[in-house]
Amino acid sequence: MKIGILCYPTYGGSGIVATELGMSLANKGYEVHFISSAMPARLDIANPNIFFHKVNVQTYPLFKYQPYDIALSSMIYRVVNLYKLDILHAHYAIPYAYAAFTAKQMLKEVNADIPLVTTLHGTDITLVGQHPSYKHAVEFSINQSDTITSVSESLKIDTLQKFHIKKEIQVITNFIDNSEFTNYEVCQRKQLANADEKILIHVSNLRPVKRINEVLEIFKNVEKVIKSKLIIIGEGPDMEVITQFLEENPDLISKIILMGKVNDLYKILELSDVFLLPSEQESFGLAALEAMAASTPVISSNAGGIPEVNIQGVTGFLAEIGNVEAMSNYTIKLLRDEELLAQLKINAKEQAIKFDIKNILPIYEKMYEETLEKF
Ligand code: GMT
Repeated sequence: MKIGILCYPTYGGSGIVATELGMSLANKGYEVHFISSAMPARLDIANPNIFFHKVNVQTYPLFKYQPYDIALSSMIYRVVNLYKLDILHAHYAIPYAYAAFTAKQMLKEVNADIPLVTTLHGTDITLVGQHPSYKHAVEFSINQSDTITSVSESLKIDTLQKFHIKKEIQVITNFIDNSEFTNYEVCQRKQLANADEKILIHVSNLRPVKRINEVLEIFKNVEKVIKSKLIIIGEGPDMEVITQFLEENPDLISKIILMGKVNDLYKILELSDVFLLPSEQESFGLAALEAMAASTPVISSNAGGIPEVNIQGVTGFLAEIGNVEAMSNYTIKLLRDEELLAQLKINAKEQAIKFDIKNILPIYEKMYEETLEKF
């Protein structure tokens, strides 16, 4: 089967899921064509079954906004025609489902129409997709998809509540490749923290939905009673929030390590004691699953799909969105109790194994087969 994957190239969750899925499919012998504005962050192009097609946006001084979606549709059309793809898989509805629908209309003209799978990831439904500028086009293109999948039960419910969807939505949860999260030599902890210090960590695109201010407040509360360091990985607009916090709390400057984008994310996660995710919205929380794959328990809010991944008292602790006090107390309780921490580390890894790519990939393969059969 030849599969076209349309995705964001960035470190964001939807791009990572699309890339990891495509690479696993390629390893199983499928021919996988990535279509994106740049090389996806984690894509290993060395596999001969993987192709990358960069969307080229022709700039012209007349345009205030360059017409990316037209360039994307044209690229989809050309790649499907050239390589005779069997199926298209759009990750994140905006603009991928919409551009794929347009490409399909062009392909119909040359009798080369192919089925479209759209995977909904979160903010395409709950945030960006709700804006009146996009909402109708998003609803339309989701309904035009041959198969719709969502990354959690919670996102499926949100989608059905927020849009008028005329088709079944199949939940296929996100996944993790546990083999990438094991066998690291944990040797650098002493470079990050003293032996008597605990390590808290947060990884995200530092956007307002992640509530970075609460990550910092939780750390401030914890640090008062437990010697600790906070590692923040990622880049985004709320770096400003962090800078302001440091200006107001100069005594914490040496205790907060800002790493920006990191390639060896797993190594750092493995060195950490607890992962903080107080998000306001989270369709799934891939970052939490990545932490668990590195045996790191999670203290989180109960937003969206997080409770489907982080299990109260088993893989970590959850509190109501915005309840900084509860999340701080849970973190202190966990870090004070070595036995509890050790048990939750084991449980976290077991949970990650349940979400292993080996268990989820066959569900995607079956979904592709069924989509092709009904097309
Ligand atoms: O976070 C976003 O703004 C968008 C998106 C992304 O591309 O990173 O994240 C969403 O998709 C991830 C992968 O399916 C999920 O793990 C995240 O929970 C989800 N983010 C939100 O719902 C805020």
